[in-house]
Amino acid sequence: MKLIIAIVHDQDAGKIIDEFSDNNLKITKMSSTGGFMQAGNTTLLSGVEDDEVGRAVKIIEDNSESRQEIVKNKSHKKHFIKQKENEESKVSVGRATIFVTDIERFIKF
Ligand code: 2BA
Repeated sequence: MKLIIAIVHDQDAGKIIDEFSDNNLKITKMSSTGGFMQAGNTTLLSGVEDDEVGRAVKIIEDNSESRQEIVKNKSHKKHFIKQKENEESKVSVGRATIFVTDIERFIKF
């Protein structure tokens, strides 16, 4: 059994959750915050059988979009250090960041 942890855009989460449910896959939605943008995103957790990982990842792939977000330069954002404080820049946020890990034990009471 595997645990899929997927960080996605808030706007994509609903479609992904609906598709998981339609495909009989279980999923949990958590509100999260990206460390770089310090803006809200969604973290999805799904425990799936090994042979379901491909189908689950495909659902996320098919229902997520890359987006350009505006970020204000702050001095702690080293990437933008050459720009003035509070100057706005565009950052391309990917469709999804996905981790697939082994589950040592799965317990449900
Ligand atoms: P954030 O950390 O808010 O990052 C948003 C986007 O900002 C990133 O998109 C990337 O394009 C850019 N970015 C992040 N760190 C940067 C840096 N040091 N210099 C320049 N640009 C930077 P994604 O890479 O698609 O990541 C989207 C979100 O996925 C991230 O939001 C974070 O919440 C999560 N994430 C990505 N990689 C991760 C990882 N290795 N571990 C944990 N969470 C991760």
